[in-house]
Amino acid sequence: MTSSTDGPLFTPTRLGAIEVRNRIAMAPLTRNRAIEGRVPNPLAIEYYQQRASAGLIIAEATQISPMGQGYLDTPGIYSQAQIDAWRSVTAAVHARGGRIVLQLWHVGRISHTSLLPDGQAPVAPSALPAKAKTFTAKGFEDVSAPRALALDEIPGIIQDYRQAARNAITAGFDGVEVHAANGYLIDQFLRDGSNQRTDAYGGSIENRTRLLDEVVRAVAAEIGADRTGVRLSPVTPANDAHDSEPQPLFERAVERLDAIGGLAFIHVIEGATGGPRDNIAFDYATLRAKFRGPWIANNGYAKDTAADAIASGYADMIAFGRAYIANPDLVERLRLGVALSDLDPNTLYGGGSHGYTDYPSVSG
Ligand code: 8OZ
Repeated sequence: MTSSTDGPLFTPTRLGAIEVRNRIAMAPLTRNRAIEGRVPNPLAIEYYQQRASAGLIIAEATQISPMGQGYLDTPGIYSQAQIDAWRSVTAAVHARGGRIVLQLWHVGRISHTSLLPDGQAPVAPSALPAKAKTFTAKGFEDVSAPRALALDEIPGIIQDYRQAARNAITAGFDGVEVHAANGYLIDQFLRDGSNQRTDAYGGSIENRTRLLDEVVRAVAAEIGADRTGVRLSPVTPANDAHDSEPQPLFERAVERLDAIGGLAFIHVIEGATGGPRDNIAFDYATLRAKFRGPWIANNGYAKDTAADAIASGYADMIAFGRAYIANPDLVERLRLGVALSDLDPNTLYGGGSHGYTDYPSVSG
């Protein structure tokens, strides 16, 4: 064995109840290939199976309800047809010894009336339109103006997360990741740039972190804290996300997640999602120290920086997003030190097998 086959990235560990065989996670990636009924494309079986050597696959953001959708042809986990299709995906990954969790998604205000039932307006903490675009049947369009959720609608949203988590387990997933990042619904509640509520879900940091806490508690009560993870992105500008004081906000968010007890993991996007890591100064070490469970770090890591982050004890896994698109055998390539392939930007969103399941593995 040469030294390149060893190293901290290639050791097993455990995320709550989920045993993983290495420290490399596939980050959730939106690919817009769902078919009629917002059902995962049958090609997703091969796509995820090709990537099953990841220690953990975090499957693409998936709507918890029809109102949670914000882009064309993204999948859901609220209908029987969706559950059945996802079951084929999880079985294929498990047949290769992989582990896979589903990212639970409600987009909130990042949507368009053409994508929502009966052409409804998107829902959000406050009736503040985002300066953001989405992808509809007509191409890239400005998101639609949202309406503010009434206080008595919030229990129904929490129930949708709970049911979606149950559905994910029924579909064979090893757990779920609650998507609280990138300017979508939960993140909109967290930040004062999008939350101007005057009730128990707005105003103070305590109130703005309430929906996150209640959703994650509900999901953990339904499927077990040890199968429940959460994704955060403290300083991303994605989808018009902004807050006047991200450091205390996200420290309190993580403290509250820690207090739930025994969560499988927290997964943090450092810097701008898919962009610079240093767009806004942020103390990730202090954030990490507030959580006593497994930590997944993401954004712009390379083999050496990933290995350092594991070896230092800062992170338990490193998630790779863009690298996983064109490198289905990313684990083997990192292990062997093989050069990584570049992705084709024209086949990221929508389409069929080209740019999806036809990127080759070097290891056969
Ligand atoms: C790219 C395109 C559409 C959605 C995210 C779910 O940023 C997404 C997403 C990414 O979290």
